[in-house]
Amino acid sequence: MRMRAALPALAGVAALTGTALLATPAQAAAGVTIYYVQYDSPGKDDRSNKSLNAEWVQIKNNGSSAVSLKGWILKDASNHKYTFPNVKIGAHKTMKVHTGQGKDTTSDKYQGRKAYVWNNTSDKATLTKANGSKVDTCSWTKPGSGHKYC
Ligand SMILES: [Ca+2]
Repeated sequence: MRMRAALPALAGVAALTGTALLATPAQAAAGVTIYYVQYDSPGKDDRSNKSLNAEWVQIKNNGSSAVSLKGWILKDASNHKYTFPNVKIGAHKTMKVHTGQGKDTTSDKYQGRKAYVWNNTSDKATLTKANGSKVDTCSWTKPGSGHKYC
């Protein structure tokens, strides 16, 4: 008696494997976001450069690759703008934008202002790309602790 060839029953399995793709978690904020704002400089607002630089906005790149910030704009509710120079923010890195004057580094940028820009009482930080498309916003409505995780 002759053995039968193996049945071609497994052919149907291939059709099922395509459904196993994982969905991307909706809560994972992609790309660059406004991470933290120190809108009330600690201590007395004496307009010293040290005090001005203790007021800052921190952005974060949540992505797995560097992002060019060339021409991106960070602005307040009164449309005071800071334009990023030709720099990149590395993957999973943060960057602070200080209000006062200073020498830019990889992690710290300076708007070069001689006055505070982020209102202690209420304000809104908006980050846009060079073409004006909105990247993220962060707003606050009372002095509170003087800072906010966005
Ligand atoms: Ca302030």
